[in-house]
Parts: sequence; structure tokens; C-alpha cells
Amino acid sequence: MSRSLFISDLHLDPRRPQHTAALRDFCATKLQQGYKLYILGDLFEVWLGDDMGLMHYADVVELLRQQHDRGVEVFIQKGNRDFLLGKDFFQATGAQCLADESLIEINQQQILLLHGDSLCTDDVDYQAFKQLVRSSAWQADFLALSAAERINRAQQYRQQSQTMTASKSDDIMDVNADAVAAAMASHGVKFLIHGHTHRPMVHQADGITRIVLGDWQGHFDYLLWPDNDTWHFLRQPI
Ligand SMILES: [Mn+2]
Repeated sequence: MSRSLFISDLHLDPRRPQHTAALRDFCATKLQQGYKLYILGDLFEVWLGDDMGLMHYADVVELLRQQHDRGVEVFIQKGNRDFLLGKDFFQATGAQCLADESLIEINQQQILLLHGDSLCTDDVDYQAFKQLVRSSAWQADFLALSAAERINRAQQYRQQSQTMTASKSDDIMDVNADAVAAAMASHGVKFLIHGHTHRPMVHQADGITRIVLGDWQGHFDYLLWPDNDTWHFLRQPI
């Protein structure tokens, strides 16, 4: 019997090897041939292009490749930190790229998968920034920069983002209820799984289920969904 597992927001960083170790342990103990692993964005703390990323994250790339090679299907959605994941990354890992809005079905249940940043519509500055950096013109320009220049730019963006985030209320940083309803209605689904907000929770009301996966600080929450069984929202220490 197969099963699907969902994680997000690992923010893997060579400076925090314990998170990569936790992913390695997760893969070794929770995954088997025929299982599906869904990573719903921000697998990496920052991805500045495949040329740099494949080098800096060679251990993670190898780990994902091993899962693929032993018959685990790995699906990866781009987050706001690793939206520059490109075809070389997917080729190297054997993982499949999930569209920003992806529909899957488990046990006749239609499920919408999102990273979650698109739901934070109250954060107007961020949505403007996202529109810029998701344009192919911006990405081509950025990827043409030297590694040192890309690191510099990323640090500047990060500092600007931290300055702006510090002055924003908690509500602005969370999902907008209307955006959630609109996204689900546009796909005709009653089940949504996303990450990004780092507020792990199962929200259930009016026949609608929204599961928010958490980040990997000290522990992480993952969704386990076996075929022919109901889902389980579980917590794992790091
Ligand atoms: Mn995110």
C-alpha cells in the first residue's frame, strides 16, 4: 500500500546541518519504494541559481537523488526562498516540479497544494516583490550575475524584507481568508495543504479543511496520508 507524505519550509542551510540530518533520517525511516514525498516550498533557505545551488547543496541533491533511485516519487514546489530552482536541479535530483498551484487526488479527495505565499495578499509589498522576481526578464538578469553579485543582492533583499517585516502586524503576515476561499473555489476543492506561514495547524470549518505545515525549528509537522486510509498530522522532533 502506498502513502503520501507532505513537508515544507525546511529552509535547509549548510550552516544548520541538523536540519539536513533530520531530512536524511525522515527519508530513511518514513519513506519506502512507491511512496510519494511532497515538499511544498522553501526546501532551501536560499537558492540563487542551479549552478550555485547544486554545489552548495550537493548533499541534499544526493539525498533526493537516492530517494528517486529507490523508487520514491519526490515532488517539489517552489517557495519564496527557492523560486529559482531550475531544470538542472530537477534533472540532478529526479524530483518532479510541482506547479505553483497543483491539484492531486488521494482516496477520491481532491487536494490543492500551494506554497502559501500567494494567500498572504494583505502583504502588499511582498506581492509586488514576488511579481517582479517571478518575471522571466528579472530572472534572466539575475542569473547572469556573478555568484558574488547574486549573494550580495540576495542579502540586500533579505535585509529590506526583514526591515519591512518588523513593522508589519502578525495578521498581515498570515493568509487572507478571502484569498484562501478564492483559491479553493477556483479549483473547486474543499481540501488545501500549504506551508509558508510557519503556523502549523489543521483548520476545519464548514466542510473545508486547510492544513498548514510547519517549519523545521526544533521539530516539524508533517502530513501522512496512506492510500485507503485517512490522513494523520504528525510531529517529529529534530
Ligand atoms: Mn515561504
